[in-house]
Amino acid sequence: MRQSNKTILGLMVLATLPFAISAAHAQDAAVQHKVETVYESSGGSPLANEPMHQNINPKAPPMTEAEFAQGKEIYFQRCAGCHGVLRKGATGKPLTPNITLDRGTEYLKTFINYGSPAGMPNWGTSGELTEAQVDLMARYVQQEPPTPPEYGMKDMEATWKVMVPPDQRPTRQMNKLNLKNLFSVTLRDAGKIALIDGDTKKIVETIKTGYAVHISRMSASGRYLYVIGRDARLDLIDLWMEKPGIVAEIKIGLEARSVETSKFKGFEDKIAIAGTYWPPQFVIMDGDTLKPRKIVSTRGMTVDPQEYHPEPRVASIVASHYHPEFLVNAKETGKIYMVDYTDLVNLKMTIIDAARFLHDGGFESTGRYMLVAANASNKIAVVDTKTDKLAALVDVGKTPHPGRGANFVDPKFGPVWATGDLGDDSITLIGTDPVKHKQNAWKVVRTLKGQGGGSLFIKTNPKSTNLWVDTPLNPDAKLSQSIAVYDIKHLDKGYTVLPIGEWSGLGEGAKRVVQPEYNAAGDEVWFSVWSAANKESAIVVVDDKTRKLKNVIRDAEIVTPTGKFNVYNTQHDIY
Ligand code: DHE
Repeated sequence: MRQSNKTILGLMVLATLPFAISAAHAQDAAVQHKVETVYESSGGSPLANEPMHQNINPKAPPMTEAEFAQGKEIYFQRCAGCHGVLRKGATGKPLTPNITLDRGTEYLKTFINYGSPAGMPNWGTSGELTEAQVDLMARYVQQEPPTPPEYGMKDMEATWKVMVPPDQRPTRQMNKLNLKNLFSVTLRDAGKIALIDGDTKKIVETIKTGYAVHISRMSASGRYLYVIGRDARLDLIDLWMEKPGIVAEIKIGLEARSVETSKFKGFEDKIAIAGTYWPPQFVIMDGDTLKPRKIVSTRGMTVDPQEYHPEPRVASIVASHYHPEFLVNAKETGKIYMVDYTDLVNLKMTIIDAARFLHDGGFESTGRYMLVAANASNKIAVVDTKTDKLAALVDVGKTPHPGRGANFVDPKFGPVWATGDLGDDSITLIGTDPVKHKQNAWKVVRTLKGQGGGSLFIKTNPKSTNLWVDTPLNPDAKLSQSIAVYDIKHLDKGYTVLPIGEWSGLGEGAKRVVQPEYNAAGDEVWFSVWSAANKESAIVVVDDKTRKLKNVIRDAEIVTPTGKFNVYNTQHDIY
């Protein structure tokens, strides 16, 4: 019940977004900025219902216990994503009492009501919060921020379960599935994933996982699937079992987004890692049981200015192919931890200063260089995983959001990695070949004009000449419900728009077209058509060559599909 309330609140924010903001102002920078900030708090934080330590501040305006509880609930649903759990500031401004008490209730009410051009949403005038709630939040942010509990080894061990021990698992694949072409599809608000057979387009299994599942990742062998929920529940699914299912589970913290598994030769399937937003830390586990082994905090100094940050959330994590290492991106400090997993007692880490706030990213086509978005700095950080050094910081468009990015060969500039932006309509192509195209390496070689801002994911495939760019968070429904596709051989010719939302045949709903994902053969692209939990959603499959509609996957089980992860492509970092 608690979860469904949270889900509904989170959805209200997102579902009303495209319609709350007038399309006429779609290109307005302030509106675009608000899109970004609402995105940061799109799903709400599961911390809202955690018991927290609280001090009374005698100088703050009075609040009843019930009002405080409501303020806390609203804060963690709507505000914590930008202002931080401890209100020390992240993409949003700090809101600690030394600042808010000075401003006073009336000032804060106006601010919350009308928002600001710097990106604060107009919570009152948009109708998201009532007048009473605006008043309550103005008083709430003058109180001492409540602190959620820490979460250590004892807590993890208490939640750790191995349903099927490794020695009772099959030694070969026991089902007849074409595992390479299986898709793990996030059913965000159902707290499940669906395993969908890429050949028949039929649901093989739906599996109950954590609340608001965020991503799926594959082990190096392609056997184990790791699924992490926003509530930090991590599930390990064995795809070799007659009926693929959960073989181990653990809750690694109170809020999370990322998981990865060892890919270095000799360590395939051996080690797993998952990062948390709260507490700010990551944990290294045994790959086949999820037994927690080592917890490392990310609290520390920011890259610039060098100041202490109490909650550097762990964003994306990737596994190096060059060393037995994970690359862990700490958002608020802008640091990249290259964690050697061979000796957890004498732990070795190379800590790279990149830029703030690190979010999502992936490898270029050779798997040597990792590129990650430092979204608040409008930069892409490039790390050489062979030398464990920062290779470059590249200036790109406003608030880059690549997902894992897209790799292809630009006919003029050679191999590139591309990102779209949340904050503007540009798509940036960065040269990635320091050997044969040295003059272009880690430089912006081309900027394409896209449909608009609000882009989250970009995708191509080595077998394709199409580049797909989504715009699910654009305030204009025409853009959020369609996809732009470029011909890689003729990038200067601009894009073609495919009305994926319309092709889904769905009725009313937000129908945001999100996260293109290829099948194993690289000849089909899958798109989520994402509507609210109480509306029908679908997956639309497009033939890559003809760009024509191939299938629409509709089923009562397909509730809020967001991410789709093809086993083969995820296993081999193909994107
Ligand atoms: Fe995501 C990846 C965090 C909102 C769908 N998202 C990621 C990653 C991070 C992250 C750190 C990279 C993980 C990795 O590679 O190890 N996402 C966050 C947020 O903090 C944010 C902004 C707000 C929140 O409260 O969660 C957020 N994300 C969203 C959404 O609103 C999306 C569209 C729907 C949803 O599920 O909530 C969404 N995020 C995704 C998807 C990926 C992802 C599908 C994986 C993309 C891929 O191709 O790898």
